[in-house]
Amino acid sequence: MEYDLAAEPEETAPGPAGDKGQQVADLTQHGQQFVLCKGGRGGLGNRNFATAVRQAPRFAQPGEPGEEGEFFFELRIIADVGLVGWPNAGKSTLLTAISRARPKVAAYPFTTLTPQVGIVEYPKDYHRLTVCDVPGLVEGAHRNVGLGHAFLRHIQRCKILVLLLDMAGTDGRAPWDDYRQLLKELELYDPALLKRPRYVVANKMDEPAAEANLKTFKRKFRKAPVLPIAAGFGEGIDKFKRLIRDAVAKAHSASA
Ligand SMILES: Nc1nc2c(ncn2[C@@H]2O[C@H](COP(=O)(O)OP(=O)(O)OP(=O)(O)O)[C@@H](O)[C@H]2O)c(=O)[nH]1
Ligand SMILES: [Mg+2]
Repeated sequence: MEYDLAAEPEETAPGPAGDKGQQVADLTQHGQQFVLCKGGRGGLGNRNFATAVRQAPRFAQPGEPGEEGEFFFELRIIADVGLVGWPNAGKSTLLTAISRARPKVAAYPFTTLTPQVGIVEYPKDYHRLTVCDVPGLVEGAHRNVGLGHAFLRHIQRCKILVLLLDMAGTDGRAPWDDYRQLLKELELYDPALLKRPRYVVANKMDEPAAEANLKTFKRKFRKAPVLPIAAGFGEGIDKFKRLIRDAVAKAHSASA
């Protein structure tokens, strides 16, 4: 690798719990409950003190105040696959190609402003997977640059990550720089994200520059297998669907 993943971040990364304090509970199962603040002991109304000779007591026992606190609630989308990539890499185009989700697609960065979930269907055996398209990552996302945290927390629940690269470099950036930066942002946000199974997918392979870039990319990152696709033209989509299905199954059996 050409850069040091362990390098010190420029600023202290707030991390998954943010700078808001400690995580007190994590609800991941349907029906799971957690008592955040206990209510106070209840009081007794005056009828509890009524006797035959004192039928209307003028006193009662007040209740005690319950616990109080300030807490942040965070919603994290649960999906099997998290699609991460630089703005304009084609994440939403890919989600449109594999599912019936219709996120906005456009040739400007930050088209997607909120995470979108699509359901990928495998008609032969009715299998289904959920894929989450999150807004584009940029350098400094872990520090909340761009849309930063607004989405990084969502991919923490995904079983596998797909790093989608614009292999044609249409925005004038080199795909290998994008790749390094993505890994760096993930690591700076939460190092555990780098332990998640991840797959590299090269998009926009229909563009003239893509083939040569892919060769260079493979030379630079020999260990990262890459799936070439052209999401905008439906090319490589079946292979991609197979890839994520096998990868999620593998991640399942590894965690079982
Ligand atoms: N040539 C080519 N263009 C593509 C392909 N896939 C997507 N695009 C174009 O790339 C641009 C960005 O696509 P989006 O799907 O909106 O990209 P995104 O990654 O979701 O972008 P953000 O939501 O801004 O992060 C659009 O103009 C797409 O038409 C492809 O396979 N080939
Ligand atoms: Mg998008």
